[in-house]
This record gives sequence, C-alpha cells and structure tokens, in this order.
Amino acid sequence: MRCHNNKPMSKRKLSRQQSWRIGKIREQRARRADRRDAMAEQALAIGELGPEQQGLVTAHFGTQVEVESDSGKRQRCHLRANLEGLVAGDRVVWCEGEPTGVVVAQLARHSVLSRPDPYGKLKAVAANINQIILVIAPLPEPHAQLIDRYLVAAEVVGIEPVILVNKTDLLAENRELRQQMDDLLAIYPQLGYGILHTSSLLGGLDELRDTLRERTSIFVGQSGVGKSSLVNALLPAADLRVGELSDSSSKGTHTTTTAQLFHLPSGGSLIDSPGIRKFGLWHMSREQVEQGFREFRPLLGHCWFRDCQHLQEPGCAILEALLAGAISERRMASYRNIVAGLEAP
Ligand SMILES: Nc1nc2c(ncn2[C@@H]2O[C@H](COP(=O)(O)OP(=O)(O)OP(=O)(O)O)[C@@H](O)[C@H]2O)c(=O)[nH]1
Ligand SMILES: [Mg+2]
Ligand SMILES: [Zn+2]
Repeated sequence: MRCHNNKPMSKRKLSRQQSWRIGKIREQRARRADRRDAMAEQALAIGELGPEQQGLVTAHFGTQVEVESDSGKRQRCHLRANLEGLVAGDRVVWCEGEPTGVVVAQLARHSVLSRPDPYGKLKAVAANINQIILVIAPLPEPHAQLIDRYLVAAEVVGIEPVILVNKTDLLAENRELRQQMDDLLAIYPQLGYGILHTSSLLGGLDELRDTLRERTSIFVGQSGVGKSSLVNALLPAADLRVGELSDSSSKGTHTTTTAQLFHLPSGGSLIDSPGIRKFGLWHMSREQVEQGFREFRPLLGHCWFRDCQHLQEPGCAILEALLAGAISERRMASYRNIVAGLEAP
C-alpha cells in the first residue's frame, strides 16, 4: 500500500522544516526505545524477575506485549532490545516481573502472515497460524479483488484459507444481496476453497467451531464485516469492542486496533485482527503471484515464452484457458490487477 499521493513516503519532497520535524520525532523515538531497553535490562540485572520460561504472545500494545505462560497466566511485558517485531502467536522466552515482565528472546516461527503498513513497510500481523479465515459480509460490500489478494497471500505463505460469509441474516431478508453474494462466490468451491456461513446475531456457529478446533486461526478482512462480533459470539468473555458501520458510506469504522489471540472453549486458538482497506501485494514477485492462483499452476511452464507474463503474449497457456472458459474472467482480472501493482522486477 502507498501513501495518499501514491508515492512512497521517502520519495515525497519534504520542506526543510518538515525534515527537521521528522528528524526530531525519530530522535525522540530512539530515546524512548533506549529508555525502554534500559528498563528491561535493569530489571533483568537486579534480579527482580522470575526464572526464564517459554510463553505465547497474545497481543502487542504499543511498546509492550501481553505474554501467556504455559500454565495460562497472562502478563504485560517489556521487550529486550531488538525484539520489536513480535506479534500475536509468537513463541518467546520471558520472565515474570512485578508489575511487568520482560521478554528476552523470540523463538523460531513456523509461519507468519504479513501486510504492508501505511508507509509501505512490510509488517507481520500474526505468527504460527495454520488457518486464515477471510471474513466477508453483504455489508460492507465485498470485493472480489480483496478476496483474491488474500487467497494469493495465503497460498504464498502456505497457510490454508477459508472464506467465511458473515451476516447471513441480511441475506435471508434481501434477495438481491443474496444473488450478488452467490455470483461473487460461485468460483471458489470449484477451486477447492471452503466456504462457511455464519451470523453472529443468530448464532448457529457449530460449523465454524469445528473448523477452528485444533488449529491456530486468524480472522482477516475488511473493517465492519463482524470479525470481533464473531469472537464475542464464540467466547463471550473476550468482550471485544464492536463498531457500527458508518451511516454515510456503510463501511466499517476500524474499531479493532491490535491483533489479539484467544483460546476457544470449543478448542483451537483464534486471532482477531484489525480490518483493512486495501491489501497491497507489491512486495511479491510475479512468479509468486502466478503460483498464488491455484488454477494457473498446472498450466505454468506450458506457455511459448519461458518468462510469459500471461498478459497478451502469443502461445500463452493461461490466456488459452481463459478463452476456453477454464479460467474465470474475474480471477484473470484480479491477476492482472495484482501484477500491475508489483514493484519493478
Ligand atoms: N446484521 C448483522 N450485523 C452484524 C453481524 N455481525 C456483526 N454485525 C455488526 O457489524 C458491525 C461491525 O462489527 P465488528 O465486529 O466491529 O466488525 P469487525 O470486522 O471486527 O470490524 P473492525 O474491528 O473495524 O475490523 C457491528 O455493528 C455489528 O453489530 C451479523 O451477523 N449480522
Ligand atoms: Mg474488530
Ligand atoms: Zn502465459
């Protein structure tokens, strides 16, 4: 994702005064980070802390994280230097403290889901997940592009995605919305993607509970589709804040601001994450993007040109499949759109 003027922040022309102000802010931030590290080191040195133990990061709040011990106790922790990128789902070594513990090391991840922040920097969202639940709803209006971008991201990191249609109560009362949703989703079961239907208002979440059992999953998707409402329905004790859609645009109001991990009574762990507006994939290579489209895979390597981009080249196996109706126009449009947004190869 880019800044509003479509240029990376660093390439924007800054006045001298702006540069000075940005330099000042960076300095202050560095000083704060130093102070934070010093506090963590001091606590370690004085021996105010309990013995080292392994734990699970359940949330990241500003400069601290919440860590859960293997016995289920949760505590806010400072971070030792160079541990800034910790996210929900990370396994760490930490020490209990009074009132705050300290994280001393990060353990290896077996998976990580990342997305670009507003400044175009790639940021981890959650670690060690093995299922991505892409939540959509009739309102706010779903977008095929966003669905395909999430599916590509999931394919590339090798985490199984599932599409979840929430707010089915709205579909029951509106035939037009139901038709639009059916049209939008028709292609995905053919590609082998699972689709679940829920309403956090009406309940009936057993199929979702089954899907979440024995896994670590993350809810992702646009703001306002009902991710936090679903967590509350599955685990009332979570008591997450839920936000109305905006009256004027029927869009979500970005209520959840940090990813948080919960253990469900029915089994499995679930991470609620903040809704997004766009999902930039510019950081990927074109080869990764083409691999991210499941239906392309058997055809890759069968084009005339070895470096075929499947855009207009003669003898392109993907474009032939498109003409023959074996690849959907809409999926192809998503592919073109993602490729057009990639950074120069
Ligand atoms: N009709 C209906 N409304 C729902 C349902 N689930 C959630 N909502 C409403 O949708 C709005 C947004 O819900 P949230 O749970 O805050 O959505 P979110 O996806 O967590 O949004 P962010 O935290 O901003 O990403 C709220 O007004 C909810 O009451 C549902 O199943 N049916
Ligand atoms: Mg939320
Ligand atoms: Zn081709």
